[in-house]
Amino acid sequence: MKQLSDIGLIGLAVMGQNLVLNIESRGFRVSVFNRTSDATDAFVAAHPGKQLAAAHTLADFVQSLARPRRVMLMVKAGAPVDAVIEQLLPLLEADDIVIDGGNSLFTDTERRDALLAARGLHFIGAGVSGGEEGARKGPSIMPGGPASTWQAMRPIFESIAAKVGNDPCVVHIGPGGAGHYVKMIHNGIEYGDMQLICEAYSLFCAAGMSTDEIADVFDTWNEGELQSYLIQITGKALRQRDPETGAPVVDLILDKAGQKGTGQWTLMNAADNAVVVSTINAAVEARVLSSMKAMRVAASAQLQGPDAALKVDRTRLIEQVHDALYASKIVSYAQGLNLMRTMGEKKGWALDLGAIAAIWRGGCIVRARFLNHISAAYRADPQLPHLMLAPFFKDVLNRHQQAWREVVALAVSHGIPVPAFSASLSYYDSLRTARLPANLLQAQRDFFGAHTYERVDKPAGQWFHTPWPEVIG
Ligand code: NBP
Repeated sequence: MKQLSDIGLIGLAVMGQNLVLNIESRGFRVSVFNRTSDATDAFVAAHPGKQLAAAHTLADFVQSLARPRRVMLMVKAGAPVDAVIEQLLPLLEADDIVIDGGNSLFTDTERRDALLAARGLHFIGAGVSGGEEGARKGPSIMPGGPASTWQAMRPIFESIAAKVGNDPCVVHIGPGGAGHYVKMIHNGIEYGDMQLICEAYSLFCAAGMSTDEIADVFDTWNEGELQSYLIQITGKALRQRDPETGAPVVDLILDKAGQKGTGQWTLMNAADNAVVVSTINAAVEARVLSSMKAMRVAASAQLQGPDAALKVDRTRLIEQVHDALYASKIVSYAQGLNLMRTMGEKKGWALDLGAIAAIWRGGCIVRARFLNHISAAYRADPQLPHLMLAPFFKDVLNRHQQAWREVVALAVSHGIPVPAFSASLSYYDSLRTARLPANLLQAQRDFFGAHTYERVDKPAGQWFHTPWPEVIG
């Protein structure tokens, strides 16, 4: 009798191929299917001796799986996921499990979850982070869906996930779209981290440092409290030389950033929930502005500003930018965690923020030493109202805030854009300002719209209106 596979994977592009090799290397037999069969054949032929079963039709693919079947999708997010599910539905049987490992929008995952549940099938929307390398060597996995379905997938997920010590970087995130939601926030935070690093680089460039000198700084930072995958690859990227010209590759790369949408999704969700994610917002907008290259080139000859060259002590600048980066990063994560908490409460997902921070410590793009401190902060106080008020982070912010504002002031006075540093600092200053000018804002609202206001000298919940003078014309 033909040997049945433990799991099947549909979608043999870069992520799917690497995930299959990872799963197979842990002792599982994997059936594979790709819409374009040539890719299936080429993949299996390139990996002889592996426990792989190629299928050229979805019917054969489904029949090759042990029951309950576990079918993982790694196809392009959006309509392709629906198309594949539509084709799978008549082929699957009760209790079979479909796992979508792509970057799907969490609301799509909720819709698909309901569709499959109505057919007696189970659905897991699993965020898979870490790109190609993570998929092959061990990603951070954020699965959402029913707890019982998680248990059925747990052995495979735990064996393929990245490990930090003995801890696999996977945990059941919550029901429905919770997994893809958390992956979306992860990506938003990744946008923030990347932009903050780019702003540090920009300041060092303005100080006249060479790419190798800047790479040295990132390498040094990677030994300390800023240790992270993104800091590490930044150092390596800066050192890379172009074989054709001998120039640093980064100097040859056009300054137009791309994006695939998960950052924007995070912003839309933050707006829906009235949660401030200003660092992520600045990061997304920085990419948008970067893409307006022709407009920026034209404006650079027409709009005036100060001389951007920084004539400062470099050692001091490096120390100050370090502190600004660390403090801004804390704000960015605090904002992302606030959004997750708000959404988790609204949806009844019971998100364990400490556990989520813990599974981001390995296998994903935002992996960083300081996630240990986030995890510890939520373990010490699961009801922590704000990460910036946790003892460890409060201390870092208090120690770094002066250098941070000096960096932002330096950048502003030299006309160097630092949108994420400054957005983070403004958030910090707003949060620590007991009385904001919103009193005047309330007066304006009451003036033109009779929206009423509360008073500082009366109990909360009592609303007042002032008969403001009439304005003519
Ligand atoms: P892509 O996102 O580029 O998708 C390509 C795959 O989707 C191919 O296998 C393609 O089949 C298949 N596909 C498409 Br397109 N339309 C289809 C349809 N209508 N029916 C069936 N299959 C269809 O691949 P990827 O970069 O490996 O990413 C896979 C997922 O993982 C995405 O959701 C992505 O956002 C996510 N992700 C990617 C990364 C990364 O670093 N690349 C990281 C983390 C997550 P074909 O060969 O026949 O065209």
